[in-house]
Amino acid sequence: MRTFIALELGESLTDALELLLSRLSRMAPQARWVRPDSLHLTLAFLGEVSDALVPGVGDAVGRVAQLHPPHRLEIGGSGTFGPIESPRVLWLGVSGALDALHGLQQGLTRELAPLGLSPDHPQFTPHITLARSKAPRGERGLTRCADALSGVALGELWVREVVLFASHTGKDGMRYRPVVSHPLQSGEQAR
Ligand code: 2AM
Repeated sequence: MRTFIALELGESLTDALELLLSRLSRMAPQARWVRPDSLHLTLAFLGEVSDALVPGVGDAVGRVAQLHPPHRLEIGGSGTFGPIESPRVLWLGVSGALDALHGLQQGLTRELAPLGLSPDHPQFTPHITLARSKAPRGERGLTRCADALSGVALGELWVREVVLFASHTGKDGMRYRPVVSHPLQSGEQAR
């Protein structure tokens, strides 16, 4: 099963993004845009995990979640991966309680290591991918989109739970299915 651990964006952010994406996508119609209800913030991409290991991964996510308190992020601004004039990926930025977010991400990395899983990215750059270039050489329109998004504040994201997702390729692009979600530390546990 192809898996990753991520945060969901919630209804109000998703609604705000739906409107924004419908406008932005006209500036780069050739790109592959993420469906609004599939947008997420990836904490760890695990890749292929055997079915037998999935419950253990879910439990590990739960143990880490319990140790980290809820925190508030702000979503806005933009960035790109790949050459600036022809990016491969357009993403939305994340600010706010980044220390708490990094702590959560590092906790997951530590807890997953004994299971033989190490996230496929040496450095964690929090972001929410909006669109990817279909062309290997990148997509010029994504630079225009990044410019249009700079300085745009979309609202807050309260991090209250962590989700283990499975992904598969559907007829109309990637589809993500929550396998299990775990709440972060509650007030009771914090005492
Ligand atoms: P992205 O947002 O940077 O594209 C599900 O596929 C999620 O896992 C995506 O959000 C994607 O991050 C991330 N992902 C997919 N393949 C990856 C890889 N090889 N390394 C790191 N992250 C990956």
